[in-house]
Amino acid sequence: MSDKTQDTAFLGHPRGLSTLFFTEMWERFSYYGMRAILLYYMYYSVAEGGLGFDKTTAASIMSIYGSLVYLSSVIGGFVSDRLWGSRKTVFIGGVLIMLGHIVLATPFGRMALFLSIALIVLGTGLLKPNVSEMVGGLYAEDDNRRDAGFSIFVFGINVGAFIAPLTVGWLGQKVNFHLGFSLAAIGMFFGLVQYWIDGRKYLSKESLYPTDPLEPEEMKSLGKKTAIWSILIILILILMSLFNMFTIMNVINLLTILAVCIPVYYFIKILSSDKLDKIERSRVWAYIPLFIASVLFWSIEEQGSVVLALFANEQTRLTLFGFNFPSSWFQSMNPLFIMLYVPFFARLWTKLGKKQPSSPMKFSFGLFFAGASFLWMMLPGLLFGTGAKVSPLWLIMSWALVIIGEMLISPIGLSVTTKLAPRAFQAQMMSIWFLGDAVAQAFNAQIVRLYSADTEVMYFGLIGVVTVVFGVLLLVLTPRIKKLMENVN
Ligand code: LEU
Repeated sequence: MSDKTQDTAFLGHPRGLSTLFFTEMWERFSYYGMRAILLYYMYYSVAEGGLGFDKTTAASIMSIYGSLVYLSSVIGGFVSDRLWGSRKTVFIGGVLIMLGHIVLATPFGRMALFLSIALIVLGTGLLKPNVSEMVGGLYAEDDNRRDAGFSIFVFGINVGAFIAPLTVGWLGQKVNFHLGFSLAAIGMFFGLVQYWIDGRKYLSKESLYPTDPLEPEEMKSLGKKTAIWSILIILILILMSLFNMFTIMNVINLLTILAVCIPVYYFIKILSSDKLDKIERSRVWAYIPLFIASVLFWSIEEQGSVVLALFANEQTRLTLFGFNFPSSWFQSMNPLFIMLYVPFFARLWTKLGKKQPSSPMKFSFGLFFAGASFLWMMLPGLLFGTGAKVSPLWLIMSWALVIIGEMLISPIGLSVTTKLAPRAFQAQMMSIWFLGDAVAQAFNAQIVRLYSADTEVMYFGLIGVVTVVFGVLLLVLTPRIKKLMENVN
């Protein structure tokens, strides 16, 4: 028996899982706490302690920011595999994230906002994919505790995401935005201290080294490429300002194009590689409709912190049983429902065993629930008009629906991605899965601009219908996709 198999110090799992659990819990605490108040901070007037952006710009920034956070995981994977090893990469990522929140805690307005976004995008890109990767590394190849280990880890994500809006949200909205951001920074600080002290004891020595270090030759070529890209970006920015086109919206548009191009590039690269055999190629083709479905799903799911957050603040009564609460508290609904549903779905899949639906079918049901959550949100506007303030239960029910969809797409997607990935592109396919969320939010950065109280019924209706229609299409295509999957379920 290897050391790894004998270690059962944390809920029957290796002690290192506790280290990674709390690191990720605090990181997600800081991220989702910050996001629960950021939208309001951006569009509240200066007199109210905000930055005075218009709502449309603020919503669009929220989405492109979310997109970049997952897009940058591509950099994190590279840095860890080829330069620093995962242990150091995660630590540096955490430090950048903490600095990002500290910057927002200062009263330096819009400049601080953009600097903070840059720090947190880069920091999360370094931290998030590598913490997950280290969870996998805690187990020997044949250890069947691995899936359960990931479930515990995901629970940690949601504990952090649940507590954050309640605390950071309350402090930020009821007392002062900057204090809220300070609490996010403190959360990341706890995570780092814990990671530093425990990591030295409980994480493997291998995580200190890159798995595939860059050769000096490659280092040179990397330096050259970085220089060329940097010059290109600076040139584009100079050109934009020469033609008076250097506006927030234009930068967002450019980033949207980038976020869509990156996965397209990856798919073309993988499909045209001669490292794939016939079966592997067929499986990648089968993956494409699932990827598109995931984009539609994440588009709705991620609008929870943008469009639903606007609805929460502007059109919802913020009292329940006589208790007054800040609008940011709604952001706790998503992780709350995840924690409530996970045990139920785990039991369901075990009970159904071999009789459970195939992955494409689960994805299609997932889209139905996501679509339904938006169609449901047409009702308050239709019933009471868009000027009225409605019960918080409308929004809560919408989350209850979309998170059923999340149960059918997020864990299933992770596992089907590993199963459909060609041998030569395992890690890159995993990045592609996260890029699904990045593409979704880049797309959101464009569409959330169309949302307002005047358009909301049409907005929810149209997106809901498109998603359900795609769900039906996926259901119809399921037999074909299954065939392309070549015996993967
Ligand atoms: N809620 C998830 C997280 O924060 C989103 C991810 C799977 C794109 O980790």
